[in-house]
Amino acid sequence: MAPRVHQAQAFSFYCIIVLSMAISKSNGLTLEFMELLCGRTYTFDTSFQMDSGTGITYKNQLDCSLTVTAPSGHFVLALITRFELEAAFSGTCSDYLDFHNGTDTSAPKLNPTDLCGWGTNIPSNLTSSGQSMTLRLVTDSTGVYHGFNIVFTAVYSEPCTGSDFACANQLCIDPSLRCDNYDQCGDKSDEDNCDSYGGSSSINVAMVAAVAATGVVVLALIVGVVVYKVRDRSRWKRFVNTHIDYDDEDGIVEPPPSYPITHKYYKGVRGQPALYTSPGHHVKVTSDTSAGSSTEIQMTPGSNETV
Ligand SMILES: *[C@@H]1O[C@H](CO)[C@@H](O)[C@H](O)[C@H]1NC(C)=O
Ligand SMILES: *[C@@H]1O[C@H](CO)[C@@H](O)[C@H](O)[C@H]1NC(C)=O
Ligand SMILES: [Ca+2]
Repeated sequence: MAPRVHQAQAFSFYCIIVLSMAISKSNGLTLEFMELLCGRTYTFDTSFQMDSGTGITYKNQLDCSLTVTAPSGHFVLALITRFELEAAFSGTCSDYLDFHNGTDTSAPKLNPTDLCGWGTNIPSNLTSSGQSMTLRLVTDSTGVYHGFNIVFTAVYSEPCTGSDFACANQLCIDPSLRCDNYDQCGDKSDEDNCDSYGGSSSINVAMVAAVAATGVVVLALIVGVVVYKVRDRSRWKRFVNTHIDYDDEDGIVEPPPSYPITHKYYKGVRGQPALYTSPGHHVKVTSDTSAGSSTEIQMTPGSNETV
């Protein structure tokens, strides 16, 4: 009995964990801030997003470099989702961002001219040739704007291996990036055919089925435990209420039967059992410690007679 109840509890607990994991998974992409990562190499596995800074605007007088490195066999796709730096003045940027094709700022630039201002002169994406790309953000002493947000993704070209997702544009990305509400392919194909809960349609059907099956199993366990308990109790009641004819017509007083009992028949505090007794009967409990832990109950008609 007790093990079954514990199993049901453990199972429910497990279900809650799985559910909360499924929910937290849709909580979005890791967000970093370039201002806080200056001079660093940031390695990542699948994808992350980065804002220029933690404030509403970026800071003045920055010269901040950051190398972003994908796992080997991948290259870095940087998708610019928001961009606003101080506009160029007579053809020269005063605040600007550059992307370099390698592990430091000495690598050739991926953008032919410094990026500043906003609008159509800003490319939607930049791609490194190798595992790493290095960003450099330079700002002067006046004029701060909202800055940028960039989604970085580790990608490689088809054919895709394992369960990696094949984008419509022949790039491969980690399957966890599908339907996470962020475009990581660059053509939004990883966000196609997703439901409003942020799951791909097929994954969500499987999840609903799993949750439903889990519910049925938990319910069946609970019903099973309750039925078992009720049946047990009624069996015990029937047993103690049955009239026992010790002195039947043959005149021979037969010894009262002995019945095995366990602690589950006790009502009341453990160690101080209060037994259910049928009216007119005394109950004597004997513990046979020499033969292990077996406990016996013997019932006698109302008298002082003991066995
Ligand atoms: C980046 O560097 C690689 C060599 O490491 C080169 O083949 C590739 O053309 C470069 N890409 C750009 C856009 O400069
Ligand atoms: C990157 O931008 C270019 C030019 O807008 C576009 O042709 C290309 O499809 C884009 N690539 C990705 C992976 O988004
Ligand atoms: Ca995505």
